[in-house]
Order: sequence, then C-alpha cells, then structure tokens
Amino acid sequence: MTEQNNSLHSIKRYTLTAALPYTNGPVHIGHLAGVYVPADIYARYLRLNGKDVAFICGSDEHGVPITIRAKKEGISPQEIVDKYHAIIKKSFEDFGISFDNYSRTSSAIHHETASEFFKKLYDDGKFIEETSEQLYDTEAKQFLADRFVTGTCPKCGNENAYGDQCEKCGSSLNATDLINPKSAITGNTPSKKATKHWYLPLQDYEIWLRKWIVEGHKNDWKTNVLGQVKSWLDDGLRPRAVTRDLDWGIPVPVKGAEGKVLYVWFDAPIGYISSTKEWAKRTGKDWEPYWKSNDTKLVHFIGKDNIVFHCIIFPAMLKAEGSYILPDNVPANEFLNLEGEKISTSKNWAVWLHEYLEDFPNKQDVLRYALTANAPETKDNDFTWKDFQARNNNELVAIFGNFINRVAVLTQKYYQGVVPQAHTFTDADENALEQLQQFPAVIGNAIERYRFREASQELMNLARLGNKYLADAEPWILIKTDAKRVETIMFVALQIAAGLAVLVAPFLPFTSVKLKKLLNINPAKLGDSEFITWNGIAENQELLKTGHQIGVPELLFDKIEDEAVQKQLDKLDATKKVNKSENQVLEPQKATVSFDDFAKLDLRVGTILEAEKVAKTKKLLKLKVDVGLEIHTIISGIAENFTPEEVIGKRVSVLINLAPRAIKGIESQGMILMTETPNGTLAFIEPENNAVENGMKIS
Ligand code: B3M
Ligand code: ZN
Repeated sequence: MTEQNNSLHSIKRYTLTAALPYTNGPVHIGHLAGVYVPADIYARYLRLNGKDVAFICGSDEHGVPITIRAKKEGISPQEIVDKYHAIIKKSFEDFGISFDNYSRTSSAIHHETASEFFKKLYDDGKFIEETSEQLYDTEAKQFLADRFVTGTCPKCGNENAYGDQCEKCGSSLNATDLINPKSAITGNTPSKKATKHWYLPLQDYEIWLRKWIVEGHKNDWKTNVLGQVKSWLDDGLRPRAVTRDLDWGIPVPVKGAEGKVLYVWFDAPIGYISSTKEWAKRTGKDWEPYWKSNDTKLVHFIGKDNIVFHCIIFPAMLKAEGSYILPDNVPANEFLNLEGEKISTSKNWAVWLHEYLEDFPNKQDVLRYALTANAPETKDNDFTWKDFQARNNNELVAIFGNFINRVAVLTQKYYQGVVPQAHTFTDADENALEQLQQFPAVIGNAIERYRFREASQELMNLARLGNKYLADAEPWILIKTDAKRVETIMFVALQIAAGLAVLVAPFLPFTSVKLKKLLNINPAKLGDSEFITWNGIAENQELLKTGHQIGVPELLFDKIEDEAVQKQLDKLDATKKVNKSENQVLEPQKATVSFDDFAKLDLRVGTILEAEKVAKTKKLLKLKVDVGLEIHTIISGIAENFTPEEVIGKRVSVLINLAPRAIKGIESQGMILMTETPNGTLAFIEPENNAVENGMKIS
C-alpha cells in the first residue's frame, strides 16, 4: 500500500463540491472538462475505495447573468432558472456525473441557510456598513454592478471587463474601478447615486490568508491557483460588498435593507452547505460533520475564473463565521477552447452536453475520455472533433476495446467462456502480472494529486500492456501447437481484463459496467468477499479464478466515422455564420455624387438566358443576358454560389453601359447587381413585379 493511501486513513469523510453552474444556459464541454468530469472521477475513485463521500452540487440561480438572459429571451428570471435547471440536472444524470445531491439556490433550504449565515456575520459585527456613490443607469432605473456594467480593466486595459471581474487578467473588480463604464442594459454611460451596502473587510483576513495558503499549501496546491492567490494578496485586499441593489436574489435579512439582495457570490458558495443539508435530510444523515469536523477533507472543484471566490472570499466568510472547516484543496483547471476559439455561451460557441447526448447516444464515456485525456489542467487546451474521433478510434477502440474483445472472444472460443488454469508462468507472464499490480497505486496516486489526465493515460497504458502481452504471446498461433501454454496466456490476459474493469470505473463508468457484466464480476457490493476492489488488484494474483464463467462477448466501443464528425463541424460553421451576420458592420456611406453622375449609369432589368462556367476558374460564370435592346455577354463572379442551371431564367438588374473589358479572354459587357445575405451568400436584385419587362430602366 502506498503512502498516499495511508494518508487517506486519517481522513474520515470527504466533502467534494463542484462549482454550481449558472442557470443562464446549458452545460458545455468547457464546464465538463474543467470541473465536473475531474470531480466525478475523484468522487467515484474515493467511493470505490470505501470512503465516505458527499459529492455536492446544484444550480446557481441568482446573479446578473440570469436576469440578463431573461431580458434577452423575454421571460421572467424564474422561468429562465426553471428551464435551465431542468436541462442541466438531466444532462448531468445522463452523463453519469454521480452527485450525491444536486440542489438549487432558489430552494427554501438555501434561502434559509444563506440568510442565517449573513445574519450571523451581521450580528457578530463582521461587516462594514457604508453608503457610497455607485454606478446608476437613470434610463433603466437600476444600479449597475457586476455583469450589468462593462468597461476598461484598470489592471490590464481589456476593454470588455465586467463590473465584478476582468476575464482577461482574472482580476476581481468593483464596478466603480472600471474606466469608461457602460451600462449593459441600455449602453448608456452611467451616472452615480448614493446607496447603502454591507462589506466584508477582506483586508482584515490578508495575513491569515497568506499564512494559510501561501505558506501552508505551497506544496500541495496547483501552481496556477497559488499564482492567482499570491497576486491578489500582493495587490492588497479591499472591502468587498456582499449586498446588491437588485430584485432577483435572497433578500438581505436586516432592517433598512429593503429592495436589496445578497451578492450572488455571497450566497452561491453557501449553496454547497445547503445542498449538503438537503442531502443529509434526504438520507437520514447529519450534515454537520461534513462541514465542521476536522477529520473531513473539503475539496472544491472549479474553473480558473472562480479562484478568487473560492480561495479568498468564501474562506474569509467561513473564517468570519467561525464554525466551518476550510478547503484542503481547490484544484482549479484552466479553460478548454473549442476548435481554436474561446467557448462562449452568448456566442453559442460550444458543444452543449444535452445536444452531445442526443447526437452520440450511449457514448458518454467517449466524451469523458476525450475531455480527461486532454484536460486543461496546467494550461488552456483545445477540444477538436478530430481529436475526439482519434481518441475514440485509436485508443478506446484500437487499444482498450481490441484487447478486451480478443480476450472475450478467445476465452469463448477455446474454453466456452470458462477461465482456464494457469500452469508455469514465464518471465513475460510474471512481468505482466506484476505490472498489473502496480497500476492501482500509480493511477490512484495521480488521482489523489488531481492529475486526472496522467491517471487516464496510465489506465490506457494498462490496456496497452494487455494488448502487447497478447500480441507477443500470440495464443491464436500457439493454440495449434501448445494448447497448455495458451491456457496460461489466457489466464494472465483475463486477469488484466478484470483489473481494467475495476480501474476504469472512475473514468468510464458506463464501460466499467459493461465490462464487469462481460466478465461476470462484481455483481455483489463493495465489502462482499467476491468483490474485486481497487487495492485488491495489487494484493491478489487471481482476480478471476480458474473455472469462473465469463459472459458473452460484446464490443465495448465502436468506431466514430468521418460523417459524424463532419456533422458537428458543420454545426459549428453554421454558428460562425450566424455570429458573423449578427456582428456584421454595414459599410459606411460613400462620398456624395451629383444627379448627373448617377444619370450616366444605364441600369436595366434583364433575364439570364444562358449560363456556363468559365473554364479553369472557380468563381466565374459566363452569362448571356437579355436586356431588352440586345443580348449582353457578362462574366459574373457568382459561380461559388450558383450553378449555371440555377441562374438560367433569373430576372436581374444590370448595369449595361459599363465599359466592356476582357475577362479570361471573353469580353464582358456589363455587370449584374448583387447583394449579400447575412451568412455571406450572394443574392440577385430582382424586380418584384412580373409585369416588368426586359430593358425597363431602373432609376
Ligand atoms: N456560478 C459558475 C460560473 O462562474 C458560478 C459558480 C458558483 S460556485 C459557488 O460559471
Ligand atoms: Zn484585466
């Protein structure tokens, strides 16, 4: 047993939290890779090892992004949160994220818990009460904080910083810090208006925070997290308002605070506590040890934009309250990009989980694997559909699936599915079995150090080991000459398969279930004697006993074809086009022309009679156009948008007195007038009335 595993023993229970997703949109692959997949691997790993785990999450239903989304969709904030809470909750379940409880911050238990928390700090005199001038939108009659206001970041100059945070440099901001602030509601420059708020004096916690994190956790927290924390502390902390002038949220539970609500980042992390309470109530447990006992290990899984809230503000709140434990670690991930561009909910640039599950039914594990193998643990990473396909086809199918399939099929074929007897082990057999025994510790260590990417690659290495063992031993050839030797080979290969079935479980839970069924193992519960445990793999050379009957072979994975990937790429292309058209800036007006100048243009209605492609060009069509007086030959750059057949018979607007010029050796006698649709394709300008005849003047 490893040192890491020993250290698990002093810990009685685990409280694992995953960032509460905002219900202003569905969950996408960036959320999954950054937070939910690693958290789920960790939770499943601990449970497999018999640990007492509370894996907690829920919807974050307050805050400005939700009210903005509601405005955009023209419905109430409540309707927005109901809609997205349902989508998010279901997609997490279908994806196999094994939360012990998934709550929502609009629940009564949360309102109560957050109000009490605030009240306690208020009563203990932990807040500063202050009236100050805040940004105000006179047209919208609303104070502007957080996402209601954008402007230039005073730290890095990013012109699109928000009133609570700059996403470019990660700085946590107050709305009044922004240079050139602009209301996100009306676009107006805000005025100022006095209002009273309650502030948590973060500066009072600075020395304590430095000691706890920078000194206390310098060796076990991730460098990206420590780096951000240090830079905030070095900048000096300031009082942080924990209330807002808003009508969406938890009312501030003190006199003189009418019309004010708790700041979303004050109530949301308390959501972890209320969700734990909800879970305890439902399961007949006591919630308090999970938050207040020193033998509990609390871990927050988050994305990097949430670091300040989980490492500085929430710990300061917990410290101020006084009865809570602090996180043992906050393994924040960096961001995942999509096909080279930043994922964005508002730009619809994302792979949405609920859509993925529809497009790739029963392929949860493929996405889980692709996201883990390429997790943005130490730097931003890129998700591409090509990589997704390659991870599936070259690793899951070609290595993992291939090994298991060979084992299952050969065992059926040679022994009707019964595990054969091992005879004398060769060095290769011993070596394979010894290596298998190392894997639980190697993978477990990586997981415990929050290196899920490394862990997933070690898992794949075990499948590689199995694949190579079989390829080297070639039982399918030896069966003709040395059947006894093949019994030993298949025995060894079956042990590796059994090890994989257990070790794969935290990463690919659906595959693990399939594989256990295929091998006919672990139908019992953890603790029963037949159950193969994580560490049991290291201690036992005979995971599958001679004489054990395995089930029927079944393919674990199948190939993902190019068409499926192309469909996803096309979907993204369509999004790009829509975004482009939404952002399309109209060209500024040209310089004034005189009426005489305009009158010189001879514009007529015409009909295209003939059309053919101009040889050796991509864009050009040669058209014969009847413009009433005569037939003009016109070379037009529309071949990428229209086939010749499509344009024959089209009614068009033509500039007929344009000086003729030779294009590709053909004299072009005029120009067809065109415009562009928002997604960049060309369109003709046609007379709207059919009675208009060829040669009629356009003026
Ligand atoms: N709702 C997630 C986000 O920033 C935010 C997390 C709250 S965790 C307490 O997308
Ligand atoms: Zn900045």
